[in-house]
Amino acid sequence: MKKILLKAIAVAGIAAAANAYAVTDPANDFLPVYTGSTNAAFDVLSADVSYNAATNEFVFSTSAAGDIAGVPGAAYVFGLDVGGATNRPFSAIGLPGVVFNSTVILRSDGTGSIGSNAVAAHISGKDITATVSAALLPSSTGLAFKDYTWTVWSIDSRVAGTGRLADFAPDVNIQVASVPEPETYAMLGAGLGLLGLVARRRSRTKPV
Ligand SMILES: [Ca+2]
Ligand SMILES: [Ca+2]
Repeated sequence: MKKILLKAIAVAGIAAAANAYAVTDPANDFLPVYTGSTNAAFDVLSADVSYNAATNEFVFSTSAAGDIAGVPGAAYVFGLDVGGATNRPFSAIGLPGVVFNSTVILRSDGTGSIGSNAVAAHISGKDITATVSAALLPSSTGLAFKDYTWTVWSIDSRVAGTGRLADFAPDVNIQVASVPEPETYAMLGAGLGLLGLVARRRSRTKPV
């Protein structure tokens, strides 16, 4: 019985891990305006932005179709709407839902930036992530960090103008994910409760 429960909890854990990325994006969907490299590192397959209230940090993640490290020109721009006036510069290329007033840029050389602040990008195979203090992304309107919205797009930074825009994920802003999510706590609580029940039953049925 305990074994089955442990298995169920493990499966639930795996399911939660599989949902680590809020966004999945099609393969081979470079924008028609894109004139940069077609290396698979420019093709975004999944992306996520989460906010952890316990640590007051954001985690930015993108996964591409190919290895990222050292790919010339490859960079990933997270556009965030942190409240207040926004830019919608991509309406002309059919992406009016991309709205932002702050950006976080992660590059294939492991560097990154938020405005004039440098941040470290961690690259592992096809994944690039950065964990940054929320203090680097203040809101001018008092919008809560968890209510920020975002999209990410890959660029070939060697190309000027809209020709550098490779792939958006998603095409319309979505809200930052809060971690750990309330469901995770609920699942963990239920699992621990069941284990406790089994332990109590076992101790009752044990021969004295
Ligand atoms: Ca893609
Ligand atoms: Ca896309």
